[in-house]
Amino acid sequence: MVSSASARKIKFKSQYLECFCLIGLVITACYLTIYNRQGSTLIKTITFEENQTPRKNSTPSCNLFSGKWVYDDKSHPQYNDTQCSFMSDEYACEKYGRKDLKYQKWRWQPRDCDLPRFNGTAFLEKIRGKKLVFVGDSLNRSQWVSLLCLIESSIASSSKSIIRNGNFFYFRAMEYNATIGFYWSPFLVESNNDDPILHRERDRTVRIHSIEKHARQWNDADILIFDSFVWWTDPTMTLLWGSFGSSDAIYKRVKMRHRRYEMALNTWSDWLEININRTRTKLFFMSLSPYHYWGENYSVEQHCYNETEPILKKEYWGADADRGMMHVAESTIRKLESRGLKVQYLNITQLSDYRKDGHPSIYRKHDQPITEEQLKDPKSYSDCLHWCLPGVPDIWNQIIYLYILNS
Ligand SMILES: *[C@@H]1O[C@H](CO)[C@@H](O)[C@H](O)[C@H]1NC(C)=O
Ligand SMILES: *[C@@H]1O[C@H](CO)[C@@H](O)[C@H](O)[C@H]1NC(C)=O
Ligand SMILES: *[C@@H]1O[C@H](CO)[C@@H](O)[C@H](O)[C@H]1NC(C)=O
Ligand SMILES: *[C@@H]1O[C@H](CO)[C@@H](O)[C@H](O)[C@H]1NC(C)=O
Ligand SMILES: *[C@@H]1O[C@H](CO)[C@@H](O)[C@H](O)[C@H]1NC(C)=O
Ligand SMILES: *[C@@H]1O[C@H](CO)[C@@H](O)[C@H](O)[C@H]1NC(C)=O
Ligand SMILES: *[C@@H]1O[C@H](CO)[C@@H](O)[C@H](O)[C@H]1NC(C)=O
Ligand SMILES: CC(=O)N[C@H]1CO[C@H](CO)[C@@H](O)[C@@H]1O
Repeated sequence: MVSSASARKIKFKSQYLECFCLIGLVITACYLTIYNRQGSTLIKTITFEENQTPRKNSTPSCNLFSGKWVYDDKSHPQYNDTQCSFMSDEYACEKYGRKDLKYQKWRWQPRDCDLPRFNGTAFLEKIRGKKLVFVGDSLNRSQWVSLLCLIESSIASSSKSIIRNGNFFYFRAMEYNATIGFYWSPFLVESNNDDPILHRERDRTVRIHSIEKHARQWNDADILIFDSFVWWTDPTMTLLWGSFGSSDAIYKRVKMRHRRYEMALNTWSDWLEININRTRTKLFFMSLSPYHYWGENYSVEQHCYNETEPILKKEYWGADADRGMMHVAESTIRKLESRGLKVQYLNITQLSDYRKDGHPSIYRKHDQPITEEQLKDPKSYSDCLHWCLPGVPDIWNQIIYLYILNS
């Protein structure tokens, strides 16, 4: 199976990872297998081709998503908040006055192996001539910004401008003929909040069976990274069958948030199954990004305001990280896989959930002016949903980096 000296074959199931490294005089072959704890079948085969020095601490088993945060001010942050040309004011906590900077210096340490450091040059080499697109909501957007900051030092001569075409924002790394973009569609399917700048419609309405309008904009990408969660959490939403404004359209107010999420993900997965070029396009789906307005249950507040340390309690799981929603996404992806289309599920919920210190809270540009009354109660206007950069999304990208480098 592994004949070439530098080839590595990796098999990913999802939970638990085994690595056997056979080190000969000139041949290094490494097999990594991740098994799902429940024994289910999210299976991914990834072939290593690049020349890699054997990883320190490579051990027989490794699950990238299970581990702990380690304070490490030698290797982190991986870039500077104030020096990243792509930084957005929503995530620039240091610029907006955050004084405790420990949040930038935590490294994610998987239990059984090390996450390789992000190397922008190696990453860009790997995506040379390709198009990578994040598709989803503003969390996705922060991950895109994080990726641009991570590669910035490797693209010295490219112009640092972002180009916008409708819902598609992108950066072109000229030296590498590569495109790294972000496509705004918070529900993946069509909705009345699809304007990337103005999306404040209170009565959220989604065309639950329609994705074509968006999907044909990113269909030709080589790497697609999806996320969609937080916009679904409204207690009720309107589902639309038919088109906006059409006279025979049917509108229904619906509670059942798991069900409507499932319907949308089915639309999404049906579309992928039929339209994605399996030889060309690699697919990823980010598990939900948790927020910190509450702790382990609704009687324990773990509000992000004034938090300066991660949660160190093992296997912590906050009340806001909705497992039901995760199960819906996981089962959609499993079904798709059984129909022959692989989507790599990146199970970043728990690792992010430890980071109650990682949100902007009051240190960001706010969309609306803060009132006197709010100022007296900082919790009332704190953002405990998005993440400061440098910070947690860098780690999500380090994980994606590992997958892409090894593909
Ligand atoms: C994702 O991670 C959580 C906790 O870390 C775990 O309970 C769940 O089973 C994982 N899901 C998958 C599909 O591996
Ligand atoms: C950030 O900036 C400081 C001071 O300008 C510099 O010492 C440090 O090396 C920079 N860090 C990174 C990751 O570029
Ligand atoms: C980053 O990757 C490039 C290209 O693979 C390599 O030449 C360089 O040495 C790497 N840098 C580090 C610090 O590992
Ligand atoms: C750049 O990449 C595109 C595909 O994304 C390809 O069609 C084009 O030929 C490439 N151009 C150069 C100069 O390599
Ligand atoms: C799918 O992508 C591969 C690799 O880029 C290409 O050779 C092939 O023609 C594509 N297939 C279709 C149906 O577009
Ligand atoms: C909520 O969490 C606290 C702290 O972990 C615990 O003492 C309490 O029993 C929990 N309450 C419920 C209803 O689970
Ligand atoms: C925030 O933390 C500071 C320093 O620990 C403390 O003085 C202040 O009272 C805290 N504010 C709130 C609202 O908890
Ligand atoms: C382009 C884009 O996604 N913009 C949005 C990013 O997220 C913030 C916060 O949710 C929105 O206000 C932006 O409009």
